[in-house]
This record gives sequence, C-alpha cells and structure tokens, in this order.
Amino acid sequence: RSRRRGSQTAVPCLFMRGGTSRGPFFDERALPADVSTRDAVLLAALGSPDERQIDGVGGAHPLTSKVGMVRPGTRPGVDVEWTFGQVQPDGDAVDVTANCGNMLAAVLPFAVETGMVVPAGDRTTARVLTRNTGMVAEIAIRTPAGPDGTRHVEYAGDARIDGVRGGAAPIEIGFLDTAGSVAGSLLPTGNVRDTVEVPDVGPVDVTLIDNGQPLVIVEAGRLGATGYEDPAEIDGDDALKAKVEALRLICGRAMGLGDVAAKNYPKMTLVASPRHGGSLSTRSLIPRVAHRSIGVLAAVTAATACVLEGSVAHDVASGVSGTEPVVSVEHPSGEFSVTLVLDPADPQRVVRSALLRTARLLMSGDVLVPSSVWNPV
Ligand code: NQM
Repeated sequence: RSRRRGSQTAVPCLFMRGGTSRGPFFDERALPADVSTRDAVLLAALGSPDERQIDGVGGAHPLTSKVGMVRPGTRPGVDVEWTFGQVQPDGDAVDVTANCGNMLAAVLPFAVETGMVVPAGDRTTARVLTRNTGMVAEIAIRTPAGPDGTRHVEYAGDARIDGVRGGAAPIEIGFLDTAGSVAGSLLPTGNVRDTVEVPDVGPVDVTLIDNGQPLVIVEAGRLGATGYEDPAEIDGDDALKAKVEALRLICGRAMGLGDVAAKNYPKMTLVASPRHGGSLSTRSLIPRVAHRSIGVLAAVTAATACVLEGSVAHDVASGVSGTEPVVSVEHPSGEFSVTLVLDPADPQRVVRSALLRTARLLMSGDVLVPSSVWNPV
C-alpha cells in the first residue's frame, strides 16, 4: 500500500522494460481511485510536464514516458487486467485510450512478481486484458523453479528483439480480435486506400487501418522522404514533420477520430520497399516524434496492411504469401517479425497475430510523489 514518507507519498512500484518501452508499473489498488488524483500522481512520478522530465523517473521520450496499472482479472477468461497510460514528456495528461504492445510484454512478469499470478510450471501462460481497448492477449513467459523449488520469472535467455541490446527470456504474445481497437473497424473509411488532399503537397494515397493501433500508412516518397531515414533525421526535418502532421490531422478526421491535434494517434507510418531482406521498410512517428523501432501493434497493423490487396503497404511489400505469412517489418533499429494467421475462407482477413517480445524488471521499490499531490490516509 502507498504510505506517507516524510513530506512525500511512497507508492509501491516496479520499474520495468517492456519490449522497447520502459516505465513504472503499479498495482492499480495502490493508486488513488479518483482518476484525476491518479493522473496527478502518475504525472508527478514521471516528472511531466517537462521535456526533460528532470523531476521524475520518465525518460524524456514518448517511449520511456509510459506507465502500467495492473490488477487481477475481474471477469471469466481473463487472468490479469491492465491499463496503459501514455504521457508525453511535455504534456499534462495521461492518455488511456490506445494500446501499447511493448509495455504489455511486462504485464505478466509484473503479475507474477507481485503474486497476482502464481506460476504453475516452467512456462506460465495467461490471458491479459488491456482495458484501454478491451483487447485480450494470450501471453506465455518462462517461470522455472529455483533451488528451493520456488518458481520465479526468468528474465535471462537467448531471445533477441531489435532495439534492445543482448538476449533475454522470450515472451510470446498472441492477439485475436485486434481489428478496430480505437477506430472501430479495421478499415474505418471502408476503403483499403483513400486519396486525401494535403495543402502544399497535393493528393496523397493513404491506407487508414487499425489492427490494434490506428495507423496512417503513406509511401515515404510521396512526402519527399525515403523511408530509410535515421529517427534523428526525421526529428530534425521540420518541413517533413509539418507535412506528416498536416496529413495526420486530415486522416484523423477521415478515420472518425475527430480532431486529433492533441491525441496520440493515429500513428504515422512511412513505408518503402524493404532493403534488408524483410517484407517492407517503415518509419513511424508516434505521432510527432520518430520511433526508434516500431510499436508492437503498429507492426501488427502494418503487417496486416501488407496482405491487403490494393493497400499502400501492399504496393511496396515483398515476399508476403501463404496462409500464415511471417511479415518482417523493417524499422530503424532492425526488424520486427509478425506471424499472421489468415482466414482460409478469406485470405484478406487476418484472424490472429503472434510475435515475440522480452521484458525485464529493472528496479523495485517506491516512487515518491509530493504529498501535496496525494496524501493517502
Ligand atoms: O503499437 C509506441 C511502443 C509504442 C506502442 C507508440 C506499441 C504498440 O513502441 O503496440 O507498442 O506507438 O507510441 O511501445
């Protein structure tokens, strides 16, 4: 439980890496029940709003300015439930409207570390509900027994994901039913391709799609980019970022998401033909800063677009075939493999996706927030 510590409040917290993201994870029951107080605690914990997050544990980038709030399952067929919170370093809000498949990778390890899930064998599987969008994932982690017979989360191993140095224990994630997570349907405009008019650019072909993350997929060349840039190059190119943001605002409305100026989605995905033996090359903006790799559900969604005939991604993709294609999504720090299972009766329909992540417990203790922010009794 959270408690007073001098002039501050100590909130029990595990600081974890999930995939290529990182942030504090909380037992939801240790946080204030009142949402506005809860958000104030989370902002204070991360040190937002401040682009350097110097007075908190946030990492001054959207990928390291995330939180997880976890609780035991409350409905049949769900073992663990969590809410993902996205904070922008210089923002003053906690956005709980979208998914994060990277932070998701740390949820089952957190649940075992905190006793919410008791491992039964060398491999522990659980159904994890992301409350943000109602998405359920089947997750498996390694839980070997130590010398005294007690099982623990194994973090060490040989599994590698691009964007993280070294090997780690594999975390297998399977998704069903991710279509329309935020935008309501897989193709919210009803089309596999739309042409939108962008001021100073002209007509731009896009694929507007949501298979777990709402994306605008656009051919990089159409915006004067290559699709092979370093993230720093994109972040330093104000003219390119202005075009991308103008396109995003138009597409947000077209996707039924309203005015997305202050929203963290849709994410922008610049695509080009693959360069390193993969299926397609991507450069993501999340949504105004370049991603160093690609989000998990962004990769699932981009991979899904590759199988849809007529999509912008399909135009540039190569080697995506069969009823269980492994789509290798190239990104700035390597590639992300997504296995898609297609409906045999309708090979344009993705019914399941599976992928590999890793996670690690980095620090365990309390995060301190001023008691002026929250003073539990
Ligand atoms: O798309 C970044 C990330 C993400 C989200 C973002 C994610 C996903 O890499 O599922 O994982 O798009 O903000 O963690």
